[in-house]
Amino acid sequence: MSLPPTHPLVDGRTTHSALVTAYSGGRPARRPVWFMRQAGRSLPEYRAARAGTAMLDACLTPELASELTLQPVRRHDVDAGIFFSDIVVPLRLAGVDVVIEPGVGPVLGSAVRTADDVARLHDAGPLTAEALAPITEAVGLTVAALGSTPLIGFAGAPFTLAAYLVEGRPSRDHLAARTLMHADPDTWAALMAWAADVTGEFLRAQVLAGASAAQLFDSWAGSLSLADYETHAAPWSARAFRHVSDLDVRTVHFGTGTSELLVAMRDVGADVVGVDYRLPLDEANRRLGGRTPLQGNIDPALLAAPWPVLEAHVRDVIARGAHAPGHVVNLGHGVPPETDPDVLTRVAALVHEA
Ligand code: 1CP
Repeated sequence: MSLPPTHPLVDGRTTHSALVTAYSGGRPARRPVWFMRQAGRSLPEYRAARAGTAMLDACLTPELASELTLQPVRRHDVDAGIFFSDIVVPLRLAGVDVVIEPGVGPVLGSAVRTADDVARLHDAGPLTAEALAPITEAVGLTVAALGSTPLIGFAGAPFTLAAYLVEGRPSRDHLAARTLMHADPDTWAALMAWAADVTGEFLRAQVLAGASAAQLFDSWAGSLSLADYETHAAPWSARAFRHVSDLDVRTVHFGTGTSELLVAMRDVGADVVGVDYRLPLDEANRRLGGRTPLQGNIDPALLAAPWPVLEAHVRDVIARGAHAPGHVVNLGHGVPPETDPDVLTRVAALVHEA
């Protein structure tokens, strides 16, 4: 299947945008930048718009999700919007009892641990177009408002979703998930296959509705050894990416603590690798054989440092990123909620003029 004729990558609105050019390994005239978690609590307009609405309800209200996506684009002059949603939204759409507790994160009504638990997930079947309608509608509204600025669609990788499903809530070391993959590999495989398809359908719906790039977040993959990643996570991340592999759209793969996993994460089907703040981009480029565009990797901690310190760091990230065949400047992880939004605006301007 190909993208519809009205898609921004097809009708030309975003085809030669700075973001898509850099993701394709080119050097656009304007160096592109956006910030992971650029929507959210650091913005007063976000806090005002979200007041009184639960997080997942906001994600499933198309006008609100669209507005929250657009806010940081208007404010910071960044080169992309990232769809306002969450990695657990497809779980909710599939009928899983999950809420996002303020200050905590995703919390499930009951953890998924046994073969019976996983079988019940499979009973719900694939996501229907009807279930995905709030996503399709929100993306459509957003893309119409963004014009020539690309929208990035995203989803959670199966391992990171499983880290929540098996534990039932956020955890530090994702022990329950890492135990299950070894203690009961068949149940693990069935769970990961389900998660890959649900998250892949969620990603595909965003791309078909107008997203110009697709990012898979495997935020917690860094808790795995390379061997466990390759055996127990990578095959299902590849399966998630296959849901968009027939569509001509660039794919990005990001995780934290993944310095040892970068090549494996590229090889599951990503065009671009997102690098966290722990590894300099020139070294990431070397590990990836100099043939993969990179995204990253300003240390979020430095957003709160004095401007000269932050400026020197941003310039260093830009210089090291120049080694890669394409570079989209970003943070090495999400915007901390206490961040002064004016600092983000200033970083975006610096990236554009440097
Ligand atoms: O602007 C944007 O980036 C868009 C919005 C976005 C994205 C890309 C949200 C909204 N969530 C995500 C992805 C996401 N969600 C990830 C991957 C990216 C990352 O590592 O940061 C993960 C791990 C989650 C799970 C999640 N959802 C957490 C982390 C919990 C943990 O284990 O530590 C949290 C706190 C949430 C809630 C959430 N998601 C998004 C927002 C704005 C919020 C805060 C909710 C609120 O303000 O009430």
